[in-house]
Amino acid sequence: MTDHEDPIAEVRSVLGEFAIPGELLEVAPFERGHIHDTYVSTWRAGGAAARYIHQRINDRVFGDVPGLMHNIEAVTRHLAGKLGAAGGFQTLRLVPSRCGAAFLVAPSGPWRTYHFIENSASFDVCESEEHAYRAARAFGEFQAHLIDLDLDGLRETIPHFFSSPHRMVQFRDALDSDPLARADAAETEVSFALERRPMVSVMAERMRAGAFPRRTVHGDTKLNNVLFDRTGGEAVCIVDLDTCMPAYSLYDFGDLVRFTAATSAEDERDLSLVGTDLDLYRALARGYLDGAGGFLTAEEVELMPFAARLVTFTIGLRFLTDHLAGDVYFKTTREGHNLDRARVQFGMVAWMEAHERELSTRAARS
Ligand code: ADP
Ligand code: GN1
Ligand code: MG
Repeated sequence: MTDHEDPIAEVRSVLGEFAIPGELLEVAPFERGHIHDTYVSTWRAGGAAARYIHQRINDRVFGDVPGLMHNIEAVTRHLAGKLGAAGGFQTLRLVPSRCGAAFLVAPSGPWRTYHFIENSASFDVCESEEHAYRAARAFGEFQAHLIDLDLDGLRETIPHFFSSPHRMVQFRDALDSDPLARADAAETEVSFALERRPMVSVMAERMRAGAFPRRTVHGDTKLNNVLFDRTGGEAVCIVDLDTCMPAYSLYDFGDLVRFTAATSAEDERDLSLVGTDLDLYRALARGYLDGAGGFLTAEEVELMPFAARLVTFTIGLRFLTDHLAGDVYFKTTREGHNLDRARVQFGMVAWMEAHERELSTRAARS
């Protein structure tokens, strides 16, 4: 068996290239996410055990790996400079390669390593309003810590990543070319998407009109990108910094609602389960405002429910686009996986449209 066929042997061969002291005891896959391959390793050094997270960076998705790692270094350095005064919250810390670089390129692809945040846990499903509140406040505070990071120092590693109008263009292109002739069978979802064309430009227009500026966002505020302390339950670290780039701040709030307040899994096939939990929505709004409220403009606060709908729609559009394009972007584990994901997102959008008043009232009162 070659290293390529045995992923663990492949990871082992890469680990020695990072500046990790001690003796390697164990490596295991850490299955999560749609983009990278993640592993965890355990080492013994000086009588104590230490763990590390290793990721093979998906360079099909991130064509500019040096730019990506430049952004992560800029963000983690900035956070490290702030967090001394900010209590128990900590930043991700990269482990450099033996040559002192932030990542290395092995035959199997580009790799990076982080110190493992011990005594922490991440969750795929939200357990309570308190849980939602803590996650949202952590992402709000994360944005607040980065408010004075120079935007020009960050690179746009995936062009127009946060642009909903751009996602609509990509969708139209996939629909026009329809390489696997999947469009007819997805007619309901395609029509749903096309009918909502007018909403995609709203955030860009409000930003152009000066209602709020671009700021640094996290860009992937899934609940499992917050690590919670196993003892006290507080949020202790925000991970997955790949999409930290300039955008509209409410993208992060929208993505929080899309994932954490969802009443179903992201790829649920039983569409009767799809919706948004209003109590979790309210807890997220409260937490986000407690973390980020200090810098949001009044118009941004008003746009929070709309951002939830827009981001949910836009991610649905990306799943549908990938389904039409032949599942070339998001990892899939079954036939029609991206179409199932798109259906869930669009089901949530329809739910939010039908409950617009409750969402607005609850956000405003929080
Ligand atoms: P993906 O982009 O594939 O979602 P992440 O960077 O989010 O990859 O990592 C996957 C999971 O690994 C996270 O949800 C988190 O549970 C865990 N994780 C990531 N970094 C660390 C870390 N430094 N310490 C502990 N757990 C981590
Ligand atoms: C991807 O890192 P991961 O797998 O959680 C995607 C996000 C989407 C998300 C949808 C770089 O995130 O933009 O919101 O899937 N990341 C990238 O679940 O495209
Ligand atoms: Mg993640």
